[in-house]
Amino acid sequence: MDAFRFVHAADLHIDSPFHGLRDVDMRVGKRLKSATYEAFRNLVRLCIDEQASFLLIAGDVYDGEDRGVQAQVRFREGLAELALHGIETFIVHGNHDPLDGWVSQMTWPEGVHIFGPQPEWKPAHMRRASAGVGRGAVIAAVQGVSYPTRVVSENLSLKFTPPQGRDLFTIGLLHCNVGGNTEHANYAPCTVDDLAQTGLDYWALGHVHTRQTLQQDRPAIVYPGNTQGRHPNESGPRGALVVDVGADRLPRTTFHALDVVRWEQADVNIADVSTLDGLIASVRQAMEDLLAQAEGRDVVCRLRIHGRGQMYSELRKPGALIGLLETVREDGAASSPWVWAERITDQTRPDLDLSVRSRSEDFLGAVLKQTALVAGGPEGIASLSGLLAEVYSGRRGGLEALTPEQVAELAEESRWYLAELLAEPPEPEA
Ligand SMILES: [Mn+2]
Repeated sequence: MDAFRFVHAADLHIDSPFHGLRDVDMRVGKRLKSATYEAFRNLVRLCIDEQASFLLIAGDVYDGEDRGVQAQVRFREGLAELALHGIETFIVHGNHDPLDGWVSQMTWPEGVHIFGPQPEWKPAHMRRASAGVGRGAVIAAVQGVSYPTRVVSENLSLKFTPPQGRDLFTIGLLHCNVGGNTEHANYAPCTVDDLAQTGLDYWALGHVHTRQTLQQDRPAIVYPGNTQGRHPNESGPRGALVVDVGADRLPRTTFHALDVVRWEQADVNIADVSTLDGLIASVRQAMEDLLAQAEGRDVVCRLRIHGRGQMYSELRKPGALIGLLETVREDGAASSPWVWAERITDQTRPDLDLSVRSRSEDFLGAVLKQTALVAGGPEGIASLSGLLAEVYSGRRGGLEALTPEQVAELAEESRWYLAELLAEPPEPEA
């Protein structure tokens, strides 16, 4: 078998609107709007630069069922460029872009293969060395299936047929949830065993947005992850896999980052911070560190301030947290590349050791001992839940009912609050 190379991508979500981002700086918003398009441009460039013979896209090309006009046109442009370089593309559609969504009548470039609602086999060819010399030899066979509609609850992998006759490298192209991943809708559910017993060489999967190899070979079962992160939980590098198949028939995957805006999260500890300036500097430093790791990309970050220290009470002054957010946002958004703080959460505690303090024979010690009895066990939490039921019942305009975990969190928060209120200020220096 001749050695060859292909690229495996999935979940491009072109024209993703980045829901849930508020107060976005104009420059940041513009960049986010174009990010999924640019990541796709990077994917096209990767295929050309790496001289891949073909590109596989395992579903969710578009973000919306009603595929935007611009998204479709730019997608076709990219595929046309690949066709010019003799690179074929194999596409299946997933739950975000099923076949029954609004689809323009498009003429696709030569060498673009879009799979229908029943699995079928299509041959893949060696890349042509130069345009206009006809197709290269058949090097692989690709079997794929598209979602006819958004919700597919049947196990599509069972409809795939075993490899036929010729000793070609075989690939299954499928948008599915392997092993009931709870972070994603359970569409086209299947198991590693289902995929393994088909006798194919490589399962090119899509749907789960985090890159993962479920099985190394015979067959390889791989999610490349999405090409561009779209929210804080899709942090870190995003891109596609370059897959080399050698004479030994074993695929070797290499990840290439294609994202243009990176999502990150970072923690800032207040233990050694004693002034507001110091806190701002620490937050800025955390943001700059994220920027440095992103290798020239723009960064959207979510920051968590935590730890015990003097800044606890500073952060509780009205408007302090939002003021901090606005300050570091303005600075970060002005740099190039930029780093934009999407949110800052405050999980700091006062500069007190509750277990030490609860042993003292004073009023605060007594309060801490008593409240520990309530906050420290399931019975205490249950009794607190009962007391709070009137407010947190969801009935008569009340607030949404709380889980025992949330009640425990509130109880712990209250102990720290009491401790801060009742702790004696340090003795003034003589
Ligand atoms: Mn997706």
